[in-house]
Amino acid sequence: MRTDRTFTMLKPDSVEKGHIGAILEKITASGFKIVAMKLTQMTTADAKEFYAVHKERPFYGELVEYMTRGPIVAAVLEKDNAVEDFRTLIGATNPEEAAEGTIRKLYAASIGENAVHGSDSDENAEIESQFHFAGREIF
Ligand code: YYY
Ligand code: MG
Repeated sequence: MRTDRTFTMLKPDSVEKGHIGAILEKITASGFKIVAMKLTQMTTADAKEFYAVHKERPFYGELVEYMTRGPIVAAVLEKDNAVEDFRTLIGATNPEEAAEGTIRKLYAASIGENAVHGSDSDENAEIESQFHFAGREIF
């Protein structure tokens, strides 16, 4: 299991608001190398599966609606200690609790529409990368 890669999505609100460039600039300026990337849109079945761990939570339906309403940018990122360092860069799930300068503090509107995803473990980074990309699309 490699510890130098993580998976991210710039969520539909980031794409709608024209924040793709600014967020990618912040990611690469923070030392992450993009090793896979595409603009794509999740189907309802995709979002339900991707977030299945949350299926009993009260926000699950809204989360699936939000994540499927428009295109996202999916990417695999490489850096030493990628998962933990990327979680630090994006900030807390709730932007009101996110540290100054984090991506969610800068770009997220609310806990429900929080601009960006970051994997929470090396194992999930691998699973989520394979969910969105074929092996030949990851460099
Ligand atoms: O990993 P992270 O995205 O920071 O949070 P999770 O606890 O995994 O929740 C996934 C996703 O669900 C979150 O990014 C927004 C949404 N959500 C919500 O709408 N309301 C909550 N109370 C918790 C999470
Ligand atoms: Mg999570």
